Amino acid sequence: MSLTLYTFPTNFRAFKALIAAEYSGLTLDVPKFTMGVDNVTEDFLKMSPMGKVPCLKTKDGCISQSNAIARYIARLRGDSGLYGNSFFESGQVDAWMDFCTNEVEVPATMWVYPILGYMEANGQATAEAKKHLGEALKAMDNHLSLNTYFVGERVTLADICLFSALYYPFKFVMDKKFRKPFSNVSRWIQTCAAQPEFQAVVGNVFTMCNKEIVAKGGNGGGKKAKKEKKKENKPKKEAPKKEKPKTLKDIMNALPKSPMILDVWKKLYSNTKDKASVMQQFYDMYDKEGWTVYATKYNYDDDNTILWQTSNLVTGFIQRCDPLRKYAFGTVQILANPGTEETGGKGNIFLRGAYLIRSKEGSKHMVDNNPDAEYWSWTPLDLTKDEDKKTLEEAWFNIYPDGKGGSTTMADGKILYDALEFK
Ligand SMILES: N[C@@H](CCC(=O)N[C@@H](CS)C(=O)NCC(=O)O)C(=O)O
Repeated sequence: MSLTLYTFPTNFRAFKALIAAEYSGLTLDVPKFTMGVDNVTEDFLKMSPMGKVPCLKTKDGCISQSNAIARYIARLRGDSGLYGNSFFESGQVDAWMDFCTNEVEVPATMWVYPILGYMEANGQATAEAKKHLGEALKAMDNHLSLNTYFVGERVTLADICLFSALYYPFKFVMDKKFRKPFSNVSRWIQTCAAQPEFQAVVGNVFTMCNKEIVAKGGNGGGKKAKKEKKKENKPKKEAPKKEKPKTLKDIMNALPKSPMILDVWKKLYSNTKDKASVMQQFYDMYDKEGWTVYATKYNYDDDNTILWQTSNLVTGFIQRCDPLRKYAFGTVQILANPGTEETGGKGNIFLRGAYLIRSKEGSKHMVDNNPDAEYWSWTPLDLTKDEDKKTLEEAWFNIYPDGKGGSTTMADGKILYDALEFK
């Protein structure tokens, strides 16, 4: 099937179609396209009358509007589940897609476009955009406090569209302070960014903004914008009474009792030399209602060039897991990729691990209590699946095929350090 997507390559709206195509197993041709040249030709205006991109050319004609294109691609492979698995789920997907267009894309573009040079900087407009986007993120965060994804148990168009719309804000403007109240959204976007179908489109390094980039001539909606706000002389709203925040201990104590005792597992693991031999016992005792196992990866492996520095980084990360000591167990491995011909033999060091954490929101507790955890992605593992079990076993047990050492079963690297344990 021939499908051509007209867009400039960095267009976040085109990400929607491209990621959906990855999930659907479809290839989209994306020809070179220059805005201001190719989108104003007579031929292009016949396909997309407003001269806007993305626009998809199919054998039957053209489809414009990024959400419509994404839906079309999802429907071409209905079994991908991208558009939900029932009429009701499709309705929910639609609801989040409309939410994305109206509540997320509008303020996100108002905030980001000035720094990309697509729009004049305006402090007041940026301040409004931040406020509006914050409200949308709050709604998303509430939903994600009980759900891994937006609809059902797996990625749908809802996740794909919201990820695409938030990709640049997370990268360029939403610094740690702004993100802080939305830790579930941060966790979710990292989960999406860790999926191969997303990585095929946006690359495998998802870096979250350290310092907000401010557009030239704007002030990031800071002091000046605040002053302008003051002038409006609005009647003061009564400040809502603050509830005392719950501690991790409160949250954990409120959970239904779990039949799995963490200490039993920790002792078994620590006291057994042949770690692989106790794996079955772990599966037998694992209580998936009360605990979650995550595969974790460091998001900035490209920065890991010096072994001792990387080792310090991992040690620091593990120390900062301390608040979760009673509620989690895990390991991190420091691995090396020797490099290929393509990279001119230049290798890099990379970090992988697996963590067992109390509750179904384990990664949220990790991110809330360990300031380093947001630099790692947290992907829940389904231990009924062989591939997920393999991921866990590779992380927890340094398994050598010959039983002696040497080459390992790790597909993409060799183990430099045995698993560094967090017990
Ligand atoms: N609602 C449309 C918006 C499309 C849109 O605004 N595209 C921008 C690029 S991201 C564009 O083509 N702008 C060119 C112009 O306005 O002339 C969609 O989701 O596809």
